[in-house]
Amino acid sequence: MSGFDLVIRRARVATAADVFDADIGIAGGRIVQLGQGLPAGAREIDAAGRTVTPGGVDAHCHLDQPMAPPLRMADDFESGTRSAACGGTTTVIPFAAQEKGQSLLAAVADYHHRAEGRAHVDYAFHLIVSDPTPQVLQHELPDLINRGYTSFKIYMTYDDLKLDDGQILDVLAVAREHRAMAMIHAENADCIEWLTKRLEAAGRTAPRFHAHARPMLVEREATHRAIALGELVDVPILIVHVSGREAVEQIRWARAQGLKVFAETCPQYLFLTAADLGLDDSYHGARCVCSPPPRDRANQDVIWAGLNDGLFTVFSSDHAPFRYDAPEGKKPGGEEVSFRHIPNGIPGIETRLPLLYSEGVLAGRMTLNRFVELTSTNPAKAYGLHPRKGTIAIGADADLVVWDEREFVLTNAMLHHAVDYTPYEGQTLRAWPGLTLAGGEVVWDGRHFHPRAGRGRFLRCDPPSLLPVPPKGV
Ligand code: DUC
Ligand code: ZN
Ligand code: ZN
Repeated sequence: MSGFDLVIRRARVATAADVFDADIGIAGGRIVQLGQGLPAGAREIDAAGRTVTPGGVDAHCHLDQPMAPPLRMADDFESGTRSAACGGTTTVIPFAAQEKGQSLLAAVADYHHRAEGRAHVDYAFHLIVSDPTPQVLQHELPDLINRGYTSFKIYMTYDDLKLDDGQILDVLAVAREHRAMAMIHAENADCIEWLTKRLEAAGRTAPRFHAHARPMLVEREATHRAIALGELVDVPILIVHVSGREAVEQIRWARAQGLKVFAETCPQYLFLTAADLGLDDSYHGARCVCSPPPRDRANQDVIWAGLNDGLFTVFSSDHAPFRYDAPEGKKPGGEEVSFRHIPNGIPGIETRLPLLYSEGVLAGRMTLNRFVELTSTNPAKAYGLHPRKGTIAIGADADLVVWDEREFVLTNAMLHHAVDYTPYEGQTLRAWPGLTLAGGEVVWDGRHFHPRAGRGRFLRCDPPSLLPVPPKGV
């Protein structure tokens, strides 16, 4: 006996660096051998020359995050990770969010409770720091970082989450001292509030005005300020969900100064525009209300360029699941409300990889290696999960996607989230995962989901390998 639990034969293996033909030998949930003509395994799957990539790492998604009533996220750890797996994602990193007045430790304990025994794929947690009290800064945050929660998000907008500049500096100082990755949501809260009030006074409250209240300069200013705050503290930062040219220009400028500024973008900035929020005052556009808002075609091109030239490190979904036709979702309390009250966010945990594989790799806009790097390898490195996650290598977890390349029209009925729409309804795709393996187990076979809630384990993250290593003896 070879000792393999499973051999994937004749794979066209793609990593961030290489594409090569190999059989993949799997035992105990890990990749234990790569080579040609491997001995037989207890089970065999013939990939027949199809492309095999590492399972996706979705490093920015929101699952079962506590919300102020009546709002509630549609996806919890069960449905969210089911949807992730069926779209080829085998690791998710959602957010344990601190409410103002709450201890960060309590927020983490509550979030573990929500996840425990429910996940179909592995998961880690980012933290959201919304109340950086001395207790949080001196004790809770350092303690959590040391226990494997090595990244956290800082908001510059949203009343219930935002920090002022002094608070951001305090939190960044903790990131520097304890080697955590600081993710920043960069939009200027006061500008948004000022614009929102003026729009409301003029009766402009339809969903499409959400984009008018958050023009690119609001993102540009906050991005620049975040960069300056990171520079002052001398710590790398990662700007999340970058939407277009003006923020991109700030990040390019920062890099030219030699500053360590990483950036993330998301499918909505490649495949949606502000027109998807509505061309008239109908409410349908509430489906695509997210922040920052999608921009226009010229900005989509800027995002494509940044994905290809290294400006972006990570491509995430920012899955924020709210049902459209629901009082706990996009119609709070059952009403068609002013854009100010529409919950921000769109679903996308399942469509992230197929959209980029189809429109990037198969449409000739992106190399296969870069696709793997952006969707799996880099997020694993950025958040301390590499090389266990994010690559196809001996010793890595056997988290794999075998791609089916065929054209079809996407409908929400094909998806496995608990949301009643997809923003990408009717889009022609050229590929979908024909098989997803998580820890060597089939979770999705191209037609059927294979549930085993509790299969997914909690992952403690190492210090991110993209962060500088302190000199020896310090
Ligand atoms: N924007 C966020 O900042 N988070 C969730 C979803 C969104 O649109
Ligand atoms: Zn955000
Ligand atoms: Zn988000």
